[in-house]
Amino acid sequence: MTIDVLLSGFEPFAEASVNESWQAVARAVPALREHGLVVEGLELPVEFERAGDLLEQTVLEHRPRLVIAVGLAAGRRGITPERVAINVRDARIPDNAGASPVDEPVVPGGPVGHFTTLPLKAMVAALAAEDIPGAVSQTAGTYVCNDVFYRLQHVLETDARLAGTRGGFVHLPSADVVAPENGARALVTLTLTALETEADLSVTGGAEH
Ligand code: PCA
Repeated sequence: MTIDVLLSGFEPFAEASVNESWQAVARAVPALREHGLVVEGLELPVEFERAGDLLEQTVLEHRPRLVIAVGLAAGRRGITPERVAINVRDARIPDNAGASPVDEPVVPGGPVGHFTTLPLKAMVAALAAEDIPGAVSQTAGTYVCNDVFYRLQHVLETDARLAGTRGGFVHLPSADVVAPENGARALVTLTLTALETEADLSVTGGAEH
């Protein structure tokens, strides 16, 4: 492994002028470097396939200990580490290149889903300890965030060069729910918690629906 941490965020989409995920990543990277970690940040396009290709190439180039991909989920009430990526593309709105795949696989022939390898429960507990709203999310949707999440988990699971690299996806809410500086602070906390936690906490993060 050549670096400690890779964080990715996304460019704006759906006619927004900013994307809170990249704003938070751009601030979290220098803050994590102050902790003595070797950290890279990557801004991804909101495009099926191309975003996953870029993340995969960057992961293979840097072989980090930890990869956290971050995206915006505007309707959420807190910061939501994702439990599972599914092998489906189903776009409600076109991506930034105009593509709207419906019911296509992310990786043809790949498994139905991939679980995160991040310690979700410890990460949510760490947010609570800092009074930042957070919860486990049971689905990352079927748009570009899920696409990138699935590609990340797929390459981590199938490429022997990445043995030992942990990774997953975190959705941030919009800035009116968590202000950009708190989003960045949350990413620092989540990253440090993931690096420090070998075995996850056994506490519920479940939901009835
Ligand atoms: N959110 C979208 C894609 C890019 C982003 O920041 C999603 O949740 O799929």
